[in-house]
Amino acid sequence: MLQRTLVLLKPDCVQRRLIGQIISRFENKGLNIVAMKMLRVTPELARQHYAEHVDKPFYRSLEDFITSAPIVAMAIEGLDAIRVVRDMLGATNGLNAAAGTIRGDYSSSRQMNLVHASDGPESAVRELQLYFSANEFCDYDPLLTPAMRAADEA
Ligand code: 3AN
Repeated sequence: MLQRTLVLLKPDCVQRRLIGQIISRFENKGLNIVAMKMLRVTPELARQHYAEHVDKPFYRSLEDFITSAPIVAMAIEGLDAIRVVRDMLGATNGLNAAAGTIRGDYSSSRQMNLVHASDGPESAVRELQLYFSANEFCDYDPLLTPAMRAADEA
């Protein structure tokens, strides 16, 4: 099923100048970027994004981190994109993430794990609305699709 998911390149990704390398992994996989911008997460946006964690003891540290430098937000589209992108990220803690995943290859931390991606269809809808308005999505026909999968795989 064709899906859209929210991907955030977090402050550590921006500070470590890994934006290009991480975006390339999604492009190389055949996923389509359909919206993208750089922004600074405000404390209010952090509380909305991490609503499930707001009351947890680690929340202050999480908010300080996610607001510490700009992030890059993207809407990424593709077949089963929500699961496919989560699989590409690997486990939350970089120390546990499998080699070959983004976190497994680039992160040794639970907090500084470089990338966020929506964990299911409901959170994808909620999170995409948090970061993008409807007119920021750029629909286009990806010309390479016929070179990347058979027509009956759609
Ligand atoms: P994921 O980004 O893989 O969906 P979440 O949503 O469980 O992971 O966690 C988001 C962030 O919250 C983590 N990157 C980390 O900074 C923080 N976090 C989650 N669980 C813990 C924990 N048990 N202790 C400290 N920080 C945590």
